Amino acid sequence: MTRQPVLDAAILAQGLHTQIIGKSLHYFRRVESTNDTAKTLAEQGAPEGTVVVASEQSAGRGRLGRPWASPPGGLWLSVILRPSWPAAEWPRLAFAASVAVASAIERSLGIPTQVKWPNDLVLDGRKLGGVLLEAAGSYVVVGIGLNANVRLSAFPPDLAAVVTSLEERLGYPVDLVGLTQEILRDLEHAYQAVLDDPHALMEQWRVRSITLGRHVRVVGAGAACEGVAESVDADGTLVVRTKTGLRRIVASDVSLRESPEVGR
Ligand code: BT5
Repeated sequence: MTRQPVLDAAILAQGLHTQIIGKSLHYFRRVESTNDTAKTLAEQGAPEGTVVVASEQSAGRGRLGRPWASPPGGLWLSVILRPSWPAAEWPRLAFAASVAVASAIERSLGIPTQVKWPNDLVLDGRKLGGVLLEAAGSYVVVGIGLNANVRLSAFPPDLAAVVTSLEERLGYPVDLVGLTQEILRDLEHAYQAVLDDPHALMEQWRVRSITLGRHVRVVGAGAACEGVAESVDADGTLVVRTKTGLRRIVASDVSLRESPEVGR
């Protein structure tokens, strides 16, 4: 089958109806990490909304330096934002980005996509993508990884057992250019919503959440606990009701596992 055209910057710019995000677009066939390239550009003064997109990453990463498999066919992109609001509230952008990707997928492809705290995109119980926020000084880089037109055979076997892709679900490759444009458009709306109506934004996240109301086990440095995921605060912390009371969990430190409700 013919593969989709590459995410060439000129092709992406055509028909991209955004005001800020994607006004400056950089496409690379292969980079180590689009977040790193975006950071370099941000340090050099790249404007807010600059997008870096690559067909392949040789050293894509997730949180806590975890490796992120980035074979060709996926969407690997990073956006430079320069929010005027306090840095303590920047973590909201991870929710904005998750909501943007999920809503764009739903609208474009009719596939209901879920979110898992803090930054996972989930389809049919498997990881479809993720968001990586990296802040420095006056800017934040919002990295988005989405397994779009990637076959499971392109992943290492241990990963293939727990991830999925849009192509895998649909049985055919998606229009990656069109989907990327929709994601950038929704990301711009969600970015605006962080300021204008953060409660509505979090509500959009909550309705897609597979975390809230579930019994979870928090794994990570100094934060291990078990309980029911009760809510997410405005700064992105997860509130877990444990046997000994409420615990506030910061995203950067931990992983979350679903846990059976034994012993409750
Ligand atoms: C994330 O981290 O989910 C954030 C991933 C962000 C990737 C984007 S791609 C563009 C930009 N440039 C970068 O270098 N990064 C961003 P985390 O929650 O830490 O999840 C990492 C874990 O997900 C790994 O330890 C694997 O178990 C799993 N994983 C790795 N590659 C995957 C993939 N392609 N799809 C689904 N799961 C994957």
